[in-house]
Amino acid sequence: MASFLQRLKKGLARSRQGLVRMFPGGKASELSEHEWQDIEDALVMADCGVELAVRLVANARKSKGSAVEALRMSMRSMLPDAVPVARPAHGPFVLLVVGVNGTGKTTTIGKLATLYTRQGKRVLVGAADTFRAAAIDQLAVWVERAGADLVRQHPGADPAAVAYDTVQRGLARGYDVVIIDTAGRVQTDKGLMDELAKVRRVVAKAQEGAPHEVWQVVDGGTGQNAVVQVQKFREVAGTTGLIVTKLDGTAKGGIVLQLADRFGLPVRYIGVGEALEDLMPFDADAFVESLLPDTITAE
Ligand SMILES: Nc1nc2c(ncn2[C@@H]2O[C@H](COP(=O)(O)OP(=O)(O)OP(=O)(O)O)[C@@H](O)[C@H]2O)c(=O)[nH]1
Ligand SMILES: [Mg+2]
Repeated sequence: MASFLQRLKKGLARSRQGLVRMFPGGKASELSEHEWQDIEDALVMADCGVELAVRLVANARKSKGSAVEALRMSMRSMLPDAVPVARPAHGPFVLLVVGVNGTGKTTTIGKLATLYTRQGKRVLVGAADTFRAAAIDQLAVWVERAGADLVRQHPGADPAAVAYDTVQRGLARGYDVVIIDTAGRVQTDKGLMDELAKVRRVVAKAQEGAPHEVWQVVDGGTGQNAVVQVQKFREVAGTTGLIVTKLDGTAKGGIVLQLADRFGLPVRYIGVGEALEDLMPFDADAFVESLLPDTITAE
């Protein structure tokens, strides 16, 4: 069985390749002006964003010694330290999951529900994406596989009503965890963003202190648009954490650094594939290590 770090490196392989290439042969040596410029360009290509790429390199260049190590420390310093997930004083932990269409919300909820039930927790999931019958069925399959329970209504039902019912039932029946799936929506769609704000409001009415966390699922391959997505969802839904998926399919893993740096939001999980174990808990040290050449053993 591959170690956590091995699996992470494999999942981030495409992003890693772009950066590893910048350190040919002697990774511990001093770099020239031109080489640092190339590294800055590689960071921009990896979707760190221009402003952050410049800052990362300027920071790294202040340290003496190995360039890889200097860049690793510079990247690590942009990621917030781990903060514990919010816990309720009473009743279930209520998690609202939001994001743009197709980013991986429903599959991620399926995986999270599985992780929680495996920890012995009783999990209730609400199908507040009521637009398509297929969306409800997709969630139902995941929830059954996870050994969790589902609250669903007919397609076209009011998403806020489903969310309210789910939280109330979770509280009344003593569940440990309640997770609400929501429909994907583009952040510029005022009507759907208002609807999301309403879902959040009714969840807060159904249980004091809820939602304890609001996690936005972002597609890691989205590019710079991810920044406005997170900005707008945070404004409307009060995002408290991020899950960045599909990092296996992209060389743009630097987006994780850019989002964490810009918004100071904890990254809770990253998705590096479609299987259950491909939803990996985010570890800042391991993430940064996985993006850069290995200084200990030759590659
Ligand atoms: N390669 C890869 N695929 C992923 C990852 N996470 C999710 N997917 C795939 O992305 C696709 C969309 O996932 P969904 O969970 O349906 O996305 P969603 O956000 O619920 O979509 P809507 O409800 O339509 O907004 C599915 O085929 C998932 O298997 C990942 O980390 N890597
Ligand atoms: Mg979905």
